[in-house]
Amino acid sequence: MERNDRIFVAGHRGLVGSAIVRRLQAERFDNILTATREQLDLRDQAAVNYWFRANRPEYVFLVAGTVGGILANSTRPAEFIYDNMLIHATVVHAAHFFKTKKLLYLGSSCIYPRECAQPIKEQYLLTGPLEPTNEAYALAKIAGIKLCQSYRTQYGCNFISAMPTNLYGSNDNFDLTSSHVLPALIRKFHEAKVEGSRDVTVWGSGTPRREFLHVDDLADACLFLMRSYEDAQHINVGTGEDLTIRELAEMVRDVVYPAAAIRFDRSKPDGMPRKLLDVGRLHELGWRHRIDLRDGLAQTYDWFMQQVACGEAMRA
Ligand code: GFB
Repeated sequence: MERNDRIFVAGHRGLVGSAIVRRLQAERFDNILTATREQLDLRDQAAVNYWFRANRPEYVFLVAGTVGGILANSTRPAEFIYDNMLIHATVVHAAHFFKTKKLLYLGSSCIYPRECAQPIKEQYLLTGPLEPTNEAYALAKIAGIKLCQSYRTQYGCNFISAMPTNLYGSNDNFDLTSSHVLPALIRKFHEAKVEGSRDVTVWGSGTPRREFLHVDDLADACLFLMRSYEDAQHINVGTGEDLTIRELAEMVRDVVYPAAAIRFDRSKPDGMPRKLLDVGRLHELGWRHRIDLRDGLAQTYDWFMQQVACGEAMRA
C-alpha cells in the first residue's frame, strides 16, 4: 500500500473502522475513502457497484456490519444475519468486479464451535455446533470467509480474512441493550458511582472466560496483514490471554468505582463458556499486541468520560 493509494474503509464510523482510519491518517495515507450509511447502503448491490465504479478503491478494509453484544445478538438475529450476509456479499462482489487489488475481511471469534478445544486454532472452523446466542451472526461471518475464499479460487482475487477476538476501545458502543460486556461494565460502574448506589449488576454467572483486544492493536494488526498476509486461510487476531467475566468486572470496578459491590444476575445468558484464540500463526508472522488490558481499560474509561463531559456541556 502506497500513501496515495485509494483505500476504502467500509464501516468507518464503527469501533474498528474508526480505529483503522485513525491509524491510516497517522501513517499519512492521504486517499482514504469512506461513505456514511446515508450516502451508501452497503446492503444494496447496485448502489455499492455505482460507488465502486465512481471511486475505484485499490484496497478495501471490509469492517462494516451490524454488530452487538450477547443480548442484541440473541434478540435481533434476523437483522444480524440479513445485514451482514448482504454487506459482505455486495462489497466482496464489487471489489472483484472493479478489480480491487486487495481486500481484508474481518470476522469474529464467535465463528468457532461452542464446545471448541482451547485455545482455538483456525482449523477448528466448522467442526461442531455454534453457540446459540450468536448463531445467526456467526453464520453470516462464516459465509464472509467462504465468500473471500470462493472469489480467490474462482477469480484469483487477493481477498484475506482475519478473525479478531472480543474488541474494546475508543468509540465503542455504551448502550446497555446492544453493547458488549466491557463498555457495558464501564457504564454500569460509572453510573453507580454518580448515583451513589453500591450495587452493580453483572449478567450471567461470571464464569465465562473472554479474551479482549484493544481496537488500536487490532487496527495495527489489520495494516500488518494488509501489507504482508496472502493466504486463503483466515487468521486469528488476539492476545492469547483471557480472564473470567468476574475478573473483568473486578478490574473495571478497580478502575472506575472501587467501593462498588458486584452482583450476578444469573437469569441472563452466559454465552460461550470460553473462546480463547490460538494466535500462534500471527505470532510466527511477527505480530504481537501491545496494549495491556488494564491500560486499555483505563484509556477507554477516559474516552467515555470525555463523551460524558461533552454531553453535559451540550446540555448546559
Ligand atoms: O460481550 P458480550 O455481550 O458478548 O458478553 P459475547 C460477554 C459475557 O459477559 C457474557 C457477560 O457471558 C455476558 O453474559 N456480561 C456480564 C455482559 N454483564 C454484561 C453486560 O452488562 N452486558 C453484556 N453485553 N454482557 C458476542 C457475540 O458474544 O461477542 C457476538 O454475541 C460477537 O456474536 C461478540 O462475537 C464479539 O462474547 O458473549
